[in-house]
Amino acid sequence: MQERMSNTCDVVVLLSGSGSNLQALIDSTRTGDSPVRIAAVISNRADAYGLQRARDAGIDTRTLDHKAFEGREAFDAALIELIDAFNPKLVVLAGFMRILSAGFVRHYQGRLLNIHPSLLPKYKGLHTHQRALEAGDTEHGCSVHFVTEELDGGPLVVQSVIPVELQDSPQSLAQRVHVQEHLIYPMAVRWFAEDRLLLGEQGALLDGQLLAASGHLIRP
Ligand code: NHR
Ligand code: GAR
Repeated sequence: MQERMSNTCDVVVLLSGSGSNLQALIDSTRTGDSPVRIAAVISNRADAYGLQRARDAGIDTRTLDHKAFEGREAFDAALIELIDAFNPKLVVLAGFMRILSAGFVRHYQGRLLNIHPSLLPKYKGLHTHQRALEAGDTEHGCSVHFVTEELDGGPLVVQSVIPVELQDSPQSLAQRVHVQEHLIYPMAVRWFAEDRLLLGEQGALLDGQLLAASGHLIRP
């Protein structure tokens, strides 16, 4: 029992919207043998459905409205204070839509993960599904990465690739990418919780091995 307690990895999840990735994380911790404990969910939007998912699962929630702050630095400082009150080992961005300042990212260096709906380094930023379609890509997907100061540019942990179909719309593509997100994010968080995943000087390490530039690659 003692050992089990010390192996628990407290995670704080930041989100802005629907929180389907949060739901996948919650579901993955219900297996009984999960080392992951979601300590809190924090949103910059009071109406984010992800907050309701958290409440339904009995998880602590907080809202911090970025519009109440004068600039990013002030918002980020307050956000750090809120997060650190839960003393998490890991912070997870799950559809969190605010760019984070260098100071914030440095504070959580090596313990801050993001999921992004593209095969990075392609399509950093927003509207990724539409951009992949417009480019005529035959493959698309999603990526989990450590967050660094470079927006969507941190070392990759895992990517899942899906084929693009001729009749795809941004919506249909997003739907299939979401299925993959819900598989790879809980997997990456679990690796971190088990101390198998860490950020080294050269990039992400899994089981002591430097991962390829794409991270661990999952293909159909
Ligand atoms: N912060 C840093 N420093 N580095 C990253 O890699 C980050 C980050 C913050 C968020 C998620 C990211 C994504 O996966 C993320 C990665 C928001 C925007 C954005 O332009 C861009 C990328 C991501 C998240 N946000 C607008 C802003 O002005 C607001 C848009 C809105 O509110 O709808 O912050 O895609
Ligand atoms: C996900 O597709 C995630 O990859 C993306 O937002 C969606 C959130 O869905 N993240 C970003 O675009 C970050 N800028 P969810 O709220 O249902 O988890």
